[in-house]
Parts: sequence; structure tokens; C-alpha cells
Amino acid sequence: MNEKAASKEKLTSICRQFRIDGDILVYRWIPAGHINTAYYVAVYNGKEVTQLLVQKINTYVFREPVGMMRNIERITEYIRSSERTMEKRRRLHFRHTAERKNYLVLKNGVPAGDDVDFQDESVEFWRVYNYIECSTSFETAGGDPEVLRMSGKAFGRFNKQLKDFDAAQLMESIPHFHDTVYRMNSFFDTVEKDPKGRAAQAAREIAVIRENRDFAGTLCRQIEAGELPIRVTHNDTKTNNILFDKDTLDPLVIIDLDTCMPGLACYDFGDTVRFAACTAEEDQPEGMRLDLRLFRAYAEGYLSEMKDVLTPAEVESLSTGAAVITLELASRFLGDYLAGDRYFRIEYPEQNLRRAQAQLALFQDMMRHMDDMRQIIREMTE
Ligand code: GN1
Ligand code: MG
Repeated sequence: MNEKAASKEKLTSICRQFRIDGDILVYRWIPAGHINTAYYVAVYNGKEVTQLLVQKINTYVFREPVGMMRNIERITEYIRSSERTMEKRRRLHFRHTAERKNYLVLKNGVPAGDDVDFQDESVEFWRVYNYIECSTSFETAGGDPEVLRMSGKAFGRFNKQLKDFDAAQLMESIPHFHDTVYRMNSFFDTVEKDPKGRAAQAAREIAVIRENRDFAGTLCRQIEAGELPIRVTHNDTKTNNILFDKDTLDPLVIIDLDTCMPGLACYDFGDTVRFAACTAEEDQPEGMRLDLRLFRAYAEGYLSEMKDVLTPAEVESLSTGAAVITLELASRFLGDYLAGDRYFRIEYPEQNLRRAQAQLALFQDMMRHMDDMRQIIREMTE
């Protein structure tokens, strides 16, 4: 299916399955995220207009989507029960089918059971939730420290809300997601196999990752030594996964909970630094550097919520987390480029290579400024 153009009929029929009747007035593809496909849909039933987000899950990436939806339900329920006065636009409200499921499985376009093979091309997995009105999100921070501060507050609060959530209740929606030792191994495996003959072209980038392979495992070793606690974390804390109030910049709700699972606080901290406390786009190596002013703003926001929750070792790990996750992403983007761009959606042929180059430039700058990052964190926590 051309993902930009699911037909109106198709979206109407999906809405019907979720018991939303009426005519679609407006619909459009939303160009957010590299994995799933999302549409904004407004349905009129003769009385009122309902605005929805209709999403098709990429089951090549999320191989157990039913378990993933169960995770999301548990997490959203938990957050809802701990915040009694939450307004409607501060929560994700998933729609249910007649079978009371928060997802719909189709095979060859018709409803099917959960026992299908999700790797089969004829199988689709859909979900629908309320569209949050008057909200906006940021593809990059646009260099605005206030957006960074608010993002830090939002992800800090999210980590804090889940601090006592029992991780055993969740399945790993993507096994080894931030297991950087595993990531490095599978990256060098791909380099060795070089299935598309692209490795020679990326020799410089591969060399930088090789030089830093040992550093990539720093946090894994700390987990093994019992120095860092495992928490329930978001694991994909880009600023475009927060919906803000359009006018006040108040962070309303965190979206894209697909990778919520046991993880490290420093990756949730670090991934926003990677994405937004920098000077260029995710796929733009030219002029890519760490922006310490934005880093400070983000750290302020995050620590305003998490300062008293984190252990001293976790506080110490925050800056390392930013560098490790940036290196991890470089290896994932480059690995996908070498494998033929199967995982991350691309808009032009060498986008994954450029994404990797940008991440490596940022990683190297983070390493140069490691002491500065640590100093900023220290000032805020001592
Ligand atoms: C993917 O789908 P999106 O854009 O929110 C990826 C993240 C990466 C990110 C890089 C499930 O997130 O891990 O950090 O791209 N999600 C998955 O921009 O792999
Ligand atoms: Mg996303």
C-alpha cells in the first residue's frame, strides 16, 4: 500500500470496525516517525465531528503487536489511575472493536484472529485513538530552550509516574532494543555479510563505530554489575513524541508508547539530547554539534522531576547515556543502510547513511564535551 494514500474507503471501513460510524470529512497522512504510518481522520456522524488518529503498525518491526498493545494498555491505565484529575486531552484514549480489542487485525483486508503470522505481507495491524485538539509537536527543537525545558519536564514526569510500575508486567516489545552490546554485534555481522555491497562506501563511518565499540557497552556492563537500576522507560524520547498545547507549550501527553518497556533512565534522558539538543537535523551531518545551552535547558526540565528519584550512579550516567544512545543510533541507521533500508522509512536513497553520519558527528562532539555535560548536571544535583 502506498502509505501516504490509504483510501477513504479503507479508513472508513477501519473506523467502522472500531465502532465509529459516519462519513470521513477530512483525512491526511501524517509524516511523523520512521516506523508506523499514521493518518489524521475527522468523521461526521450527522451530529458531531470526531477527530481521530488512525495508525497502521509496522509488524516487521513490532513482531508481537498484540503484546505491545497490552503493554500500552497497562501503562496508560496505570498513569490514569495515579492521576485522578486528568483532563481528556491529557490522555490517550484507544478505541475498541466489537470484540473489545484496542487493535484490529486484517488479513487480505478482512478481520482475522490474533493467531495470524504478522510477518505475512497480507496481514495488517491497526489501532485508533483520539486526536488531541489544539496540540502541536516539534520535529526538532528549533533551537528553543523553552521547548527543551518543557520536553525534559514531560519525559521526567513520565519516568517518575512509572517509578513504581512493576516491570515484570511488560513484555519486551522489541527484544534487545537498547542492548548496545547486542546492537554492536549485529551491526558488525551486517558489515561482514555486506548484503548490498555498500560497506566500502561507508568505510569511514564503520571505522568510527569500530573504534568506539567498547565504549558502546559501558552501560551494559554497569547493568551487569548491578550499578544501574532497570526502570520502566519510554525508550524513544524524541520531542516529536510529546504533544504540547499549541499556545502555552504545556506538555499535554506523551505518545508513541510502543517501546515502553524495562530500560535505563539515562537513555530516556539521552535520546532527547541526541534528537533535539543539537544544531542540525537527524540526517544532516553538516554543522552537526551538541548545543550545550539546549542541553542545560533539557537537563533542568528533566531533573526538576527526577532529581530525587535517580540514584547517584544514575545521575552520573545521564551524559554517558546521551553519547551511548547516539552511537547506538549511528550503528542502527548504518546497519539498515547496509542491509538495504528495510527498517527505517527513508525519503531519499542515502538517507540512512546520512542519518548515521549525522549521529556520528554528534557523538564525537558529545565525547569532546563530556566534561561540560557532566559539570552542568553536577551543578543541578549537588
Ligand atoms: C524510530 O518511529 P520513530 O521515528 O518514533 C525508532 C527509534 C529511533 C528513531 C530515530 C521502534 O522512532 O528507536 O530512535 O526512529 N523506533 C523504533 O529517529 O525502532
Ligand atoms: Mg515516534
